[in-house]
Amino acid sequence: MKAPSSLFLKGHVLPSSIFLLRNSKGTPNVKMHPIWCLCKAIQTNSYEISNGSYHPTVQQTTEKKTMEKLSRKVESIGAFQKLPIVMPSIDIIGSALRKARKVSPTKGIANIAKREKNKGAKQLDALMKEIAVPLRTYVENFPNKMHLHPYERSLIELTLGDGYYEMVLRKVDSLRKRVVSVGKEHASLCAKSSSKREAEERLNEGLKKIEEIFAQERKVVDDLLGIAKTLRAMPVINLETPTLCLVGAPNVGKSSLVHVLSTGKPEICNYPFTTRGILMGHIILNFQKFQVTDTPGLLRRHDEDRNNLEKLTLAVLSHLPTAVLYVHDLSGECGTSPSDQFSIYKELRERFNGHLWLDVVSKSDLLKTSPVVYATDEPHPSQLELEKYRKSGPNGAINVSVKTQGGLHELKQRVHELLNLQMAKINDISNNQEK
Ligand SMILES: Nc1nc2c(ncn2[C@@H]2O[C@H](COP(=O)(O)OP(=O)(O)OP(=O)(O)O)[C@@H](O)[C@H]2O)c(=O)[nH]1
Ligand SMILES: [Mg+2]
Repeated sequence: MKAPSSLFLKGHVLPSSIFLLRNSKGTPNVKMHPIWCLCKAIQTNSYEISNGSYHPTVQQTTEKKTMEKLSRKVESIGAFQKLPIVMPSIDIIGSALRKARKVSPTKGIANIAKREKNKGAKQLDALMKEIAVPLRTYVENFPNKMHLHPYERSLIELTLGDGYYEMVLRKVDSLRKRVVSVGKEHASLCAKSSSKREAEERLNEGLKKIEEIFAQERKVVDDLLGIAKTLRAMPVINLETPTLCLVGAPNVGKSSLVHVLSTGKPEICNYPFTTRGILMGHIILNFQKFQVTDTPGLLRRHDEDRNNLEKLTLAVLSHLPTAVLYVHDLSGECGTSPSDQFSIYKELRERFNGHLWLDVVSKSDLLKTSPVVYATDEPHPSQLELEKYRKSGPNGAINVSVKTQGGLHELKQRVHELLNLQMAKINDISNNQEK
């Protein structure tokens, strides 16, 4: 199971609509800012102490819980924006201790010892609840991964590491249970004290014990806070807005094209895997707004050998209804030979044949000046097809150059046409769903 320390956001330059696995120098960049908890619908059991023992006053029946679980439907995209705000663990304990210490004994108890043990039990109860309630809120309100849209489920698995999300939530819940059990035990002991002094001692012991238990495990709460920040920063995609997805081998010029086509401002560098996550931008054409996603490059290899960056690209193509702008670099600049690019292309074209598609040959400024010979190219069964691909890319591909601006006007027109077709496709699907 992979720890997610390397998976946080790069904190500068890039807009919030980008999420990254690691910055381009390979170093994680983590900044934690305290965030206050805004718990809207806190659900918890409450307890009363009488005769030195604990009595729950509100019981959530198993039946009610099952009904709640059943009524949770499969989420549409956007669940990450609804995640509860997690308080840093240091703030949870600080605020819980402050509030607990302010709790006074029930009015009207004249006997000093009774008053002291009543106060002690109430303070311990308050400390336990002030910790347990936010933890319960997190556990209940972070969505079950299985109820998420498959795209968001893939994002969780690929950015956080498989199983990490569930593991952190499980640990937060077990911390809550430990705090509740120790809190109840000590409040009960305190309520049974036989003198004022004993009640004071038991209160102090109880407070210390709860604090200790929380301190041992509190890192999981901060891990959850990190998860929430990472997920919330992921690009929001609207499934009803036509989306263009740029795909191709690494370093072929995808991000450069996103830059000229849209509001997206991706990083552009002359090395593979510069783009380390999904970036969202927008194109406004004839007063219509469209979405554009930049994706990490794909290499020629089997799925089981792909890295998580490549898997993100496949997740977009598998789970989102995007039109594809496939970028081919036949100049020899990108580092993936045309024959390898051809293999990747053919495989993807076949695999995602339901997508609207447009091919573009990039870096056309280099094509005139540097005909490329690849000593490493393997002989290909259909040499003719490959030779044709090497010369001009797939049938109907547009030649463009970001450097000379050549072909960009035609590209923009063709992209507009493609996105209008995508819009018609989306409308068809939603009309059919309404019938
Ligand atoms: N000469 C020339 N260079 C280009 C052109 N388009 C992009 N480049 C260069 O190609 C390199 C890679 O460009 P990117 O846009 O980062 O390529 P990418 O496909 O997004 O790369 P990854 O994110 O690593 O997959 C950069 O050095 C660009 O400046 C072009 O039209 N002509
Ligand atoms: Mg890129």
